[in-house]
Amino acid sequence: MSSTSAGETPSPSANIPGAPAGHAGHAIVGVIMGSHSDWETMSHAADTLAALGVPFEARVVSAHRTPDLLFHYAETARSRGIEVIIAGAGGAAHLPGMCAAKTSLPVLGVPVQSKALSGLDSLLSIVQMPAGVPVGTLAIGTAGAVNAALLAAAIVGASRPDILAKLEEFRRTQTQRVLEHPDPSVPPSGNPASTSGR
Ligand code: RP5
Repeated sequence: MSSTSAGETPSPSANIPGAPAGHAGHAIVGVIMGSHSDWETMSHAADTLAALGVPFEARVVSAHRTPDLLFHYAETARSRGIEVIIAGAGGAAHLPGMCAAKTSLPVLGVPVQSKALSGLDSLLSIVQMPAGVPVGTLAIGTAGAVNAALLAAAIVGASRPDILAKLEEFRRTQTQRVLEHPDPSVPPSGNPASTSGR
Protein backbone atom coordinates (compact mmCIF):
# COMPACT_ATOMS: atom_id res chain seq x y z
CA MET A 1 0.00 0.00 0.00
CA SER A 2 2.98 2.31 0.42
CA SER A 3 3.56 5.07 -2.11
CA THR A 4 6.76 6.41 -0.58
CA SER A 5 9.31 6.81 -3.34
CA ALA A 6 13.07 6.54 -3.09
CA GLY A 7 14.67 9.46 -1.30
CA GLU A 8 11.55 10.54 0.56
CA THR A 9 11.17 10.37 4.29
CA PRO A 10 9.17 7.20 4.96
CA SER A 11 5.71 7.36 6.40
CA PRO A 12 5.53 7.09 10.20
CA SER A 13 3.62 3.88 9.68
CA ALA A 14 6.75 2.14 8.49
CA ASN A 15 8.15 2.41 11.99
CA ILE A 16 5.26 1.00 13.96
CA PRO A 17 6.29 -2.34 15.48
CA GLY A 18 4.21 -5.32 14.55
CA ALA A 19 2.64 -3.62 11.55
CA PRO A 20 0.56 -5.99 9.42
CA ALA A 21 1.16 -5.96 5.69
CA GLY A 22 -2.42 -5.47 4.63
CA HIS A 23 -5.79 -4.33 5.83
CA ALA A 24 -7.54 -7.64 6.27
CA GLY A 25 -10.69 -7.91 8.28
CA HIS A 26 -14.08 -6.26 8.29
CA ALA A 27 -13.53 -2.58 7.53
CA ILE A 28 -14.27 -0.20 10.40
CA VAL A 29 -12.67 2.89 8.84
CA GLY A 30 -13.57 4.14 5.39
CA VAL A 31 -10.98 6.11 3.43
CA ILE A 32 -12.48 7.99 0.51
CA MET A 33 -11.01 10.54 -1.86
CA GLY A 34 -12.26 12.66 -4.70
CA SER A 35 -9.88 11.41 -7.38
CA HIS A 36 -7.22 8.85 -8.16
CA SER A 37 -4.83 11.81 -8.10
CA ASP A 38 -5.45 12.07 -4.33
CA TRP A 39 -4.00 8.61 -3.68
CA GLU A 40 -0.40 9.85 -3.46
CA THR A 41 -1.51 11.76 -0.36
CA MET A 42 -4.22 9.46 0.95
CA SER A 43 -2.07 6.33 0.69
CA HIS A 44 -0.29 7.63 3.79
CA ALA A 45 -3.56 7.35 5.69
CA ALA A 46 -4.03 3.83 4.36
CA ASP A 47 -0.48 2.81 5.24
CA THR A 48 -0.83 4.19 8.75
CA LEU A 49 -4.13 2.41 9.36
CA ALA A 50 -2.63 -0.84 8.09
CA ALA A 51 0.38 -0.43 10.35
CA LEU A 52 -1.86 0.09 13.35
CA GLY A 53 -3.93 -2.97 12.53
CA VAL A 54 -7.08 -1.00 11.75
CA PRO A 55 -9.25 -2.78 9.16
CA PHE A 56 -10.18 -0.25 6.49
CA GLU A 57 -11.46 0.16 2.98
CA ALA A 58 -10.24 2.72 0.46
CA ARG A 59 -11.94 3.97 -2.69
CA VAL A 60 -12.47 6.94 -4.97
CA VAL A 61 -15.80 8.68 -4.36
CA SER A 62 -16.20 12.03 -6.06
CA ALA A 63 -18.69 14.57 -4.73
CA HIS A 64 -19.16 16.24 -8.11
CA ARG A 65 -18.45 13.37 -10.53
CA THR A 66 -20.30 10.62 -8.64
CA PRO A 67 -22.69 12.44 -6.28
CA ASP A 68 -25.15 9.53 -6.11
CA LEU A 69 -22.34 7.17 -5.12
CA LEU A 70 -21.24 9.59 -2.42
CA PHE A 71 -24.74 9.72 -0.96
CA HIS A 72 -25.04 5.94 -1.08
CA TYR A 73 -21.61 5.47 0.50
CA ALA A 74 -22.31 7.89 3.33
CA GLU A 75 -25.86 6.65 3.96
CA THR A 76 -24.86 2.98 4.16
CA ALA A 77 -21.47 3.32 5.87
CA ARG A 78 -22.73 2.81 9.44
CA SER A 79 -24.84 -0.23 8.58
CA ARG A 80 -21.82 -1.77 6.83
CA GLY A 81 -19.80 -1.48 10.04
CA ILE A 82 -17.82 1.68 9.28
CA GLU A 83 -17.20 3.75 12.42
CA VAL A 84 -15.06 6.61 11.09
CA ILE A 85 -14.73 8.10 7.60
CA ILE A 86 -11.54 9.78 6.40
CA ALA A 87 -12.28 11.94 3.36
CA GLY A 88 -9.54 13.58 1.32
CA ALA A 89 -10.10 16.10 -1.44
CA GLY A 90 -8.44 19.02 -3.14
CA GLY A 91 -9.46 22.35 -4.64
CA ALA A 92 -13.16 23.07 -4.10
CA ALA A 93 -13.08 20.21 -1.64
CA HIS A 94 -16.72 19.53 -0.86
CA LEU A 95 -16.39 15.74 -0.41
CA PRO A 96 -15.82 15.72 3.38
CA GLY A 97 -18.61 18.23 4.07
CA MET A 98 -21.15 16.52 1.82
CA CYS A 99 -20.22 13.16 3.30
CA ALA A 100 -20.74 14.55 6.81
CA ALA A 101 -24.11 15.93 5.71
CA LYS A 102 -25.28 12.39 4.91
CA THR A 103 -24.01 10.51 7.97
CA SER A 104 -23.64 11.12 11.68
CA LEU A 105 -20.42 9.10 11.74
CA PRO A 106 -17.30 11.12 12.57
CA VAL A 107 -15.80 12.48 9.33
CA LEU A 108 -12.13 13.49 9.26
CA GLY A 109 -11.22 15.77 6.35
CA VAL A 110 -7.80 15.81 4.70
CA PRO A 111 -7.07 18.83 2.49
CA VAL A 112 -5.08 17.56 -0.49
CA GLN A 113 -2.39 19.94 -1.72
CA SER A 114 -3.66 21.52 -4.93
CA LYS A 115 -1.44 22.77 -7.74
CA ALA A 116 -3.12 26.17 -8.11
CA LEU A 117 -3.26 27.27 -4.49
CA SER A 118 -1.04 24.76 -2.66
CA GLY A 119 -3.95 23.32 -0.71
CA LEU A 120 -5.11 26.53 0.95
CA ASP A 121 -8.28 26.25 -1.15
CA SER A 122 -8.75 22.64 0.01
CA LEU A 123 -8.14 23.56 3.65
CA LEU A 124 -10.60 26.44 3.72
CA SER A 125 -13.22 24.45 1.81
CA ILE A 126 -13.06 21.65 4.36
CA VAL A 127 -12.48 23.48 7.62
CA GLN A 128 -15.08 26.22 7.30
CA MET A 129 -18.17 24.09 7.89
CA PRO A 130 -21.13 26.04 9.24
CA ALA A 131 -22.21 25.06 12.75
CA GLY A 132 -24.27 21.87 12.85
CA VAL A 133 -22.39 19.53 10.50
CA PRO A 134 -18.80 19.08 11.71
CA VAL A 135 -15.80 17.86 9.75
CA GLY A 136 -12.69 17.25 11.85
CA THR A 137 -10.12 18.92 9.61
CA LEU A 138 -6.47 17.92 9.54
CA ALA A 139 -3.38 19.57 8.06
CA ILE A 140 -2.78 19.93 4.32
CA GLY A 141 -1.19 16.95 2.61
CA THR A 142 0.74 14.01 3.98
CA ALA A 143 0.81 15.21 7.58
CA GLY A 144 -2.97 15.50 7.52
CA ALA A 145 -3.40 12.06 5.97
CA VAL A 146 -1.17 10.43 8.59
CA ASN A 147 -2.80 12.31 11.44
CA ALA A 148 -6.30 11.48 10.20
CA ALA A 149 -5.37 7.81 10.43
CA LEU A 150 -3.87 8.24 13.90
CA LEU A 151 -7.01 10.06 15.04
CA ALA A 152 -9.25 7.39 13.52
CA ALA A 153 -7.19 4.74 15.33
CA ALA A 154 -7.66 6.63 18.59
CA ILE A 155 -11.43 6.69 18.03
CA VAL A 156 -11.88 3.02 17.15
CA GLY A 157 -9.13 2.09 19.62
CA ALA A 158 -11.20 3.38 22.52
CA SER A 159 -13.04 0.06 22.51
CA ARG A 160 -10.27 -2.11 20.98
CA PRO A 161 -7.24 -2.67 23.25
CA ASP A 162 -5.14 -4.20 20.44
CA ILE A 163 -5.41 -1.09 18.27
CA LEU A 164 -4.88 1.22 21.24
CA ALA A 165 -1.74 -0.70 22.21
CA LYS A 166 -0.28 -0.23 18.70
CA LEU A 167 -1.13 3.46 18.72
CA GLU A 168 0.56 3.94 22.09
CA GLU A 169 3.60 1.96 20.92
CA PHE A 170 3.88 4.28 17.92
CA ARG A 171 3.78 7.30 20.23
CA ARG A 172 6.45 5.78 22.49
CA THR A 173 8.66 5.01 19.49
CA GLN A 174 8.59 8.53 18.10
CA THR A 175 9.27 9.96 21.56
CA GLN A 176 12.28 7.67 21.94
CA ARG A 177 13.67 8.69 18.55
CA VAL A 178 13.72 12.32 19.59
CA LEU A 179 15.27 11.57 22.98
CA GLU A 180 17.93 9.33 21.43
CA HIS A 181 18.93 11.92 18.81
CA PRO A 182 19.27 15.26 20.63
CA ASP A 183 21.93 16.67 18.25
CA PRO A 184 20.01 18.78 15.68
CA SER A 185 22.89 18.62 13.19
CA VAL A 186 22.59 14.82 13.00
CA PRO A 187 18.98 13.99 12.20
CA PRO A 188 17.98 10.37 12.66
CA SER A 189 17.44 8.59 9.36
CA GLY A 190 13.80 7.97 8.51
CA ASN A 191 12.49 10.12 11.33
CA PRO A 192 8.95 8.82 11.83
CA ALA A 193 7.70 12.13 13.25
CA SER A 194 8.91 14.29 10.39
CA THR A 195 6.64 15.13 7.50
CA SER A 196 8.12 18.58 6.87
CA GLY A 197 7.92 19.71 3.31
CA ARG A 198 5.26 17.18 2.36
C1 RP5 B 1 -10.99 17.00 -6.40
O1 RP5 B 1 -10.37 17.66 -7.43
C2 RP5 B 1 -10.12 15.83 -6.06
O2 RP5 B 1 -10.20 15.57 -4.69
C3 RP5 B 1 -8.74 16.23 -6.48
O3 RP5 B 1 -7.93 16.63 -5.38
C4 RP5 B 1 -8.97 17.44 -7.40
C5 RP5 B 1 -8.44 17.22 -8.78
O4 RP5 B 1 -9.01 16.05 -9.31
P1 RP5 B 1 -8.50 15.46 -10.70
O5 RP5 B 1 -8.77 16.52 -11.73
O6 RP5 B 1 -7.05 15.16 -10.53
O7 RP5 B 1 -9.31 14.21 -10.91
O8 RP5 B 1 -12.24 16.55 -6.78
